Amino acid sequence: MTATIQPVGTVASVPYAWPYDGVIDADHTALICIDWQTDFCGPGGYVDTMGYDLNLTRAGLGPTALVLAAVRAAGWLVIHTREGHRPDLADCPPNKLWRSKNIGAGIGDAGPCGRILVRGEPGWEIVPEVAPIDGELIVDKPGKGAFYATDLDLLLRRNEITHLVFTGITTDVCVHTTMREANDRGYECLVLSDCTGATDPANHEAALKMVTMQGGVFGAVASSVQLLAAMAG
Ligand code: C5J
Repeated sequence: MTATIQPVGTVASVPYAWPYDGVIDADHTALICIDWQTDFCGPGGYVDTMGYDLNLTRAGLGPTALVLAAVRAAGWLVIHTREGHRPDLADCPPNKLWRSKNIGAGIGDAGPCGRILVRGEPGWEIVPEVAPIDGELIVDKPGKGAFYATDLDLLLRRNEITHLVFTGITTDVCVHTTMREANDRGYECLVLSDCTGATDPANHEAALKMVTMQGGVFGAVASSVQLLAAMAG
């Protein structure tokens, strides 16, 4: 992928310099950190129990911590999400529950990090490297997309946010679903390629490529370095 020419204050992203409508505006841009939970990137969590390589889902932690520091200093709104279910699993669709048990990592089952994907359990917590700080918003979601069955859209509109930058895991599941939902709602979206990760490297690459098709069908893709360069002016 080749970056386009970068006007000052925009990100050298593909397939166009982001955002489409001018320069980065800290008052109307939020950083969305998707599901940086032990269940998805920590030892003994859901992804580990399924047998995937944690190096893949942990790869984005370092770059994301740098981006968090920069956007906090710049005064952006930061929103963290967590995937998880009520302890009685009343909000867990039966097919999701069945599939998790079928692969040997049953939602609600006891594991080294407590009950898998259950709210309040150690595995459901956001890992320390990118943990929320006071004043940042946290959205708990039962599904893959962060708009479904949550107040995320209300929080964004209440804060006059029109532009979203995404980090988190996994690229092809919760990040992609949320970015697609945001794009349909009219938010101008950017995903940071090195601040995401998937349980399959090919899926990670494919998910990023999908964003860039059709002139940026879901938005644009950049690295954290490209975002930080644009923020530095
Ligand atoms: C998954 C997620 N992969 N956070 N959840 O089940 O992407």
